[in-house]
Amino acid sequence: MAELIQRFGKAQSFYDGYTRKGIEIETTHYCPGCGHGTIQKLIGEAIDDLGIQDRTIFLSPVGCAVFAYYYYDTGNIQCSHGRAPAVGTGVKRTVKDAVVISYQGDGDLAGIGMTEIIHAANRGEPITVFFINNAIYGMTGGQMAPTTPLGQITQTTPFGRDVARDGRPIGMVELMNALVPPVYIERCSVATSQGIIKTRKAIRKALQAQIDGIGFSFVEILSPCPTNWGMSPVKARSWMEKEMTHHFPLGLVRDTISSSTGKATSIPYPYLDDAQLVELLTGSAAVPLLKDDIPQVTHKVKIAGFGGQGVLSAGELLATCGMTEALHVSWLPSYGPEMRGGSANVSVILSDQEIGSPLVDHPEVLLAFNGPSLDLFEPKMVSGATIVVNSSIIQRQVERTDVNVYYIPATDIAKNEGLLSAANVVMVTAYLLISNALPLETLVRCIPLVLRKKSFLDTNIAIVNKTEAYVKAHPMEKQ
Ligand SMILES: Cc1ncc(C[n+]2csc(CCOP(=O)(O)OP(=O)(O)O)c2C)c(N)n1
Ligand code: SF4
Repeated sequence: MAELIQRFGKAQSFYDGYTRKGIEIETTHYCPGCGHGTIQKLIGEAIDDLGIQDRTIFLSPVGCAVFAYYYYDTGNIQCSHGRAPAVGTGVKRTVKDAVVISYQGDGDLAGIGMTEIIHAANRGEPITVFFINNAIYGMTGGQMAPTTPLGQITQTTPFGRDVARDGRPIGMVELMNALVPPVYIERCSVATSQGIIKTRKAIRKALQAQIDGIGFSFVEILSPCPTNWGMSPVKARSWMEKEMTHHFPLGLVRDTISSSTGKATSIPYPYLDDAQLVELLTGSAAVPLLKDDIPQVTHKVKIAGFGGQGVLSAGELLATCGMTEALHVSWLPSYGPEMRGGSANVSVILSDQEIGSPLVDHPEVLLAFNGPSLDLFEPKMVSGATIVVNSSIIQRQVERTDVNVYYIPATDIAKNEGLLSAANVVMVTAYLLISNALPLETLVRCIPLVLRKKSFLDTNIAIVNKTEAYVKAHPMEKQ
């Protein structure tokens, strides 16, 4: 009995219960007869048997499978509608050993996400895509999808899909087959037991291809949506066999896995070690890093002002300094559509640890270029934070008493050197000096990499020196 449970029971890679509603229940949220549950069980078992639970990053789509992260005890990312292949590209390129599963419905993949899937496939990203084709938008109540067969009645095609008005259903497998890089393309169905066994094999094959580092694989799985088709689970399955497979013929379309040469992926990934990265970025062999002298901590920095003040490039400068010192860095800009004149801010993290998220909700450091930025971020700073205030523009004092504040007339210092736009250099220089986060030599080395205009190089360096003189003459008063 125990053996049977182990064999047919819940996969190890599933959580014990479904806690979405606050209580642990054992059933899924899927409707009776829905194909998502069957397919996800097959994927869970494959994850177990291939021993990849710790390496799997499951990309949940927008659609009925949105809650996959409540089921799989693996890495999980809930992606914006249709964007999973783009997210998967990022994950795969940064986490070398990850096994990335992009699980997408037909609305998600063939509708709003058509661009992402085509380009990921065309780049040959070595990820695995499971395309769940239930011929309808399930989650939103049964609107026509790109894969809805001709004549099918949906919420938005009450008289059936019409070729003149709605176009033909899109065969994603056939579309994938028009591209060169995919190594494995197959269409399966979970309408019958035999189909489920074939789907099980296809899922494993596609995952194995990724484990072996071979290339992009795509498995389309025809799946019932009894609820929105207005059929019983049994009728839905027989409709699939009769109707759906007529429009979407099952079978293997491409398998070049075995003829692919070993580990070679179709794109050479820039998996560089720290020293190589520095060389790539600075254009010179990694000059001995000053890392030993640098306090090994995480700095969560917010740089904020209005567009045109060089806020984003201040962040780039700081991030480049961090990279040059072989720290982990992230740079996340945020600005309105107007760019110049609108508000702009950038979140920068420098850390000796890998960075989980580039968001900086509660900054430890704020470089405030203008008043509205100080108003916005002062209340959000952590206690003990450091705020560098551009006192040329910001007229008020910082109100918080639990933060360290340094006032510097950044715009005036830059203006006096004849380069008004270099207030950002002043602010970054001041921050590095008062925090000892990174050596000034690193900043000087990075300025030409970020502020590329050669004619301003000498002025920018002069501004660094002027700022250093100012900070020495006006040391920071500890609170
Ligand atoms: C950007 C965006 N547009 C629209 C929606 C609304 N929406 C939620 S699910 C869905 C369709 C999902 O259909 P499908 O991908 O076929 O998955 P299924 O629900 O059938 O499994 C839509 C349009 C959304 N959440 N986000
Ligand atoms: S609406 Fe359709 S796709 Fe969504 S859970 Fe129900 S049966 Fe499955």
